[in-house]
Amino acid sequence: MSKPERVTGNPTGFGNPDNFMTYIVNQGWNNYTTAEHDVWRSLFNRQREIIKGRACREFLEGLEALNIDENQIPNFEDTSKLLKQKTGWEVVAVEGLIPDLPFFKMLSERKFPAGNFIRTREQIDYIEEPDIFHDVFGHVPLLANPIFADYMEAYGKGGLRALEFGTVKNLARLYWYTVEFGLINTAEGVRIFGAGILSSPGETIFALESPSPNRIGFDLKRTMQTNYRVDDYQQTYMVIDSFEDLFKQTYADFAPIYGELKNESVEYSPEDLAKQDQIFTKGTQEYAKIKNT
Ligand code: HBI
Ligand code: FE
Repeated sequence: MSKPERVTGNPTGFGNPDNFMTYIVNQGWNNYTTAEHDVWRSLFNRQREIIKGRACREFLEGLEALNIDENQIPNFEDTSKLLKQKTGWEVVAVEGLIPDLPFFKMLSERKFPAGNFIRTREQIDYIEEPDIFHDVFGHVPLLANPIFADYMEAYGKGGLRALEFGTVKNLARLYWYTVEFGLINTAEGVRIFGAGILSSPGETIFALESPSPNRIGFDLKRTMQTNYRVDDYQQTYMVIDSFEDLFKQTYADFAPIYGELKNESVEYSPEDLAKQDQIFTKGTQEYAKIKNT
């Protein structure tokens, strides 16, 4: 049997950058095949075990509270109903990566764009584009947390201003090192909150337990000065104190910081340590060194 075409029902034409709504498509939930639901179940069950004792409490609470189904691909309508009651966020379907402007606009209106497709069994350990497992399992649980929910909206609004300032590169680093690959210091020890880590079994273990990467205290300006790698495990992870502190550090107007970044023009490589860094782990970088030889 061939895979049915996804019904996207997009009346206004895909991808008009002036109207972010045109990037939103129907999830097409009825079109998922048994094989696709099976991939979801495999990913979910494997990851649920690995994140025990590694994901932060707020993430685990969100996963529970949103009733995210282990057996089949979640229907965004059901997830959004619960999420809206908690924090006013909803999950909307997109076909993949979308441009920065509509992405930021959606976040600023508490709409989280999630890919409506799932990786194949061959791609189970690695996929480049954010699929439904990365987006829903990785990102959505924390949107049920009121403080993180505010942070994500503020990030979207900050993104719209960054487009005007020409500083999207700096702001994208903030997203990368927090929303995607962030760690958090808790009374029980360092835990994970980044979606890029929590949707990857290999990186969930690497990020907390490998001696290879640096782990340093989160600092807004330092983060905005730090390049990142998209093709492999991170060489440095930033550790926040709490979601309250992250929100406080990022709620301010970034205009003065953008000015400083421009004047100083300091850039760090992904593996660099700086004098002022609060070091949790000074990484050996052995993993990256072996990979690069
Ligand atoms: N689109 N669907 C989707 N998901 C993302 O995470 C995403 C995007 N477009 C742009 C983008 N992320 C980033 O480049 C911004 O954070 C800067
Ligand atoms: Fe992501």
